Amino acid sequence: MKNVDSKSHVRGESIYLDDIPLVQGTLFACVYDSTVAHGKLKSIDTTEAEKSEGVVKIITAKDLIGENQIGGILPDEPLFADAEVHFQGMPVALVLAETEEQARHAAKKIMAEIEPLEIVTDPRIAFAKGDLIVPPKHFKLGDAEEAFKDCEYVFEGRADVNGQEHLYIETQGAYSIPTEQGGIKVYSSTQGPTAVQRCVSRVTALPMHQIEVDVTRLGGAFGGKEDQANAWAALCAVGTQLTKRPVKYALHRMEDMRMTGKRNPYSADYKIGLDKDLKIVAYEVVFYQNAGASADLSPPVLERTLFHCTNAYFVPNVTATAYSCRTNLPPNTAFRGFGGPQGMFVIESAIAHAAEKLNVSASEIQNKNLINDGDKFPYGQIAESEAVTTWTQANEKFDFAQFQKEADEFNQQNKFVKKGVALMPICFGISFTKTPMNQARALVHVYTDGSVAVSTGAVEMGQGVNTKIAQVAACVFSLPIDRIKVHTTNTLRIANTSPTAASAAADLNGHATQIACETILKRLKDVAKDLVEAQSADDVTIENGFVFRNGESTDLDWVTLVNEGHMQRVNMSEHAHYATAGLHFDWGTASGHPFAYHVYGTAIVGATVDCLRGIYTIDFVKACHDFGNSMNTSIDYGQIEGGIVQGIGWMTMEEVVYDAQGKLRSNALSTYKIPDIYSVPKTIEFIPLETMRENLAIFNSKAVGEPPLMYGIGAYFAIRNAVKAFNNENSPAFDAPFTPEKVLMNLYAVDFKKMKAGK
Ligand code: LUZ
Ligand code: MOS
Repeated sequence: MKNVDSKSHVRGESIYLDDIPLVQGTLFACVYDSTVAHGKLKSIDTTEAEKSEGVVKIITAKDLIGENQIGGILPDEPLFADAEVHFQGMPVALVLAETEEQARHAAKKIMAEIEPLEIVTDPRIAFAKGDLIVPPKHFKLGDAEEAFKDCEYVFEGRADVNGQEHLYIETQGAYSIPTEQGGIKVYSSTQGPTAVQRCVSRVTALPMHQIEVDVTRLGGAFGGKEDQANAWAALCAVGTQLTKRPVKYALHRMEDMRMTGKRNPYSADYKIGLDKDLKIVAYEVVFYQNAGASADLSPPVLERTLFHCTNAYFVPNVTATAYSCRTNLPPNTAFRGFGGPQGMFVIESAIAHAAEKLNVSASEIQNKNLINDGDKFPYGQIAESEAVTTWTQANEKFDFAQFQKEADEFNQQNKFVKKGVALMPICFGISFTKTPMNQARALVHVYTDGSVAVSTGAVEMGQGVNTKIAQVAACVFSLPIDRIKVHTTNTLRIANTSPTAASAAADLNGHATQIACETILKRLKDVAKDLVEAQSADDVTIENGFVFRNGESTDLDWVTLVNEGHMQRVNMSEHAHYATAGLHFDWGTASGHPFAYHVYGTAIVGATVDCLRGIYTIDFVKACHDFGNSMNTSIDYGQIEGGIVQGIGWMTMEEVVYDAQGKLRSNALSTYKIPDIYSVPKTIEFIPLETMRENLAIFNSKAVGEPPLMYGIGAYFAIRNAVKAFNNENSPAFDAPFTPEKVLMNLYAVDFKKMKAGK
């Protein structure tokens, strides 16, 4: 089944925030943001800006009626800088003007006097100063310290992994409109309409029921709008509150890149211990997370790093520690994988380190340590594992040994072009790690013409959730898909939503939709029972718009049935609630059962490095992926392809650069390189895992959004293997992304050293 949005997307008819028809009297907003990363805010001078043409109002912290606070997890993030500025890009003032150009022009005339304070951008330095966002988090399984004593091999090292710009095609933005009796309606490009509602309520001091948030769809988000859409909505709403006029703000790309946080960079120290059979016996890891200037979502991101610190492996003795370190960068935030990929990169680095020293293939160590059914994760959950089955099926179909052999032969014949191959198993836990967030609601109406309207808490952002929700309703009612319409995500129709995140939106909201539809269907079957003279409602089925009695067709159709239901005053609307069963987690003991299930997979990644220039191509990604029972293969395959490319971008070319002053240097697409058609893998091929296992997912179809990103980690190690094939004396540091510059330096690192030594 096609994505329900495909036609309107192709015709340019789909509505995004910037396409909403303007209401008369709309004002346009522009932020004046700090040009200093850390300092005391002495004064703000807005006199020139106020005289600028078209300016209606300039707002700063002192004008707020509500609280100057937007921190969702911790109250450490002012909407407007007041006493201090904490990062370059922090909003200081908001200009409202009659046109967008006037607002932007006036913002340039604002001046702020800032007394500089020390700027910290490195998480290890922040840690040394004791500047942590939250107390450290720990996972402990077995006794690693004791186990290291008996290990045949022990290796220690460091791994660094950089951040990533979300680069959603649609930038952040919001549009707020005054409603009667002092209320505000906010259109927002957000993954979390309720988060926006709560945030607007806080800064305006209006109760939540006075605030309506509506979301049609987003042009991408990737986690960047789970929390960080709030600020723009809050700014617009404050503008509306203070002027009684509609206020719109759609960020320009450079504003967005400068002012918003990104994937959290990490620095980590690892220690891995193996026995003589290459079984990993002990693993110790310390993560230093670069949180940026405030908590944002960094604490739960940090937790997910711990949850995935052993990836798809079983390690009996694990000690993992994680520090969330405060720096003077824009607050970092959720990004596809939510800290999990960073944790996985570190254990993959540790395995590659061990393999290099022991002169074996990393795949040998990976293979011997895959987690099995009944093994315990470091957080106490018992695995129902597909790690071995995906590994085996990937290798049966694609034959890793053959690729390795071809690469070895190629490398023997070619001096300045080298190939590398790597395997990347993944294991990703599905559910919000904060158990209460695993709930959702759906509102379903059957109208008297037989058409069906569905609303849920899920936000469409190109991932196809609306299509999947429509499929659920179409399936339960046995109607063609064009009889179902999934409507905007709106806080008046669906309250207290969890953000569309954690790969779980189709699952949670799909389940709620299923329950609502089944409830209505049951009532209609009771109506049909009498109309077709069946003995019980259980004898009635509805298939393809017609009623069947004991499996035999009748001439009662869906529309007639619905009309009869209405005449009999049967309720044909339902609001249903779903909460994932069986989840619990206790940070006191750092154990429990946080995930409904895990998604597994194994990818084989091949790369070719040009050893004169340091540039490379990713030749192929071939994977066996665990979809469960895919509800929509074209959508799910799209998620896999996009995830792989995004993961490769993060690991190989996307380089977020802040200078020592905390200024973003990679602040545009000319200086921040993302994968284009030339840098995507030449082939991406995957097979769905064949398994009959039951899981908790909607229609047994496992979550698909985040997990495939982690296959991209394999590209890092494929390139590293190619670099080593050129120069086996060098051991490239584990420092992602592996940009062409770094590749080149590593290809010749040994020669550089000799040159320096005068040899
Ligand atoms: N967001 C969140 C997430 O709030 N909690 C999570 O566990 C999560 N996991 C993945 C992506 N977003
Ligand atoms: Mo996300 S990282 O699932 O918002």
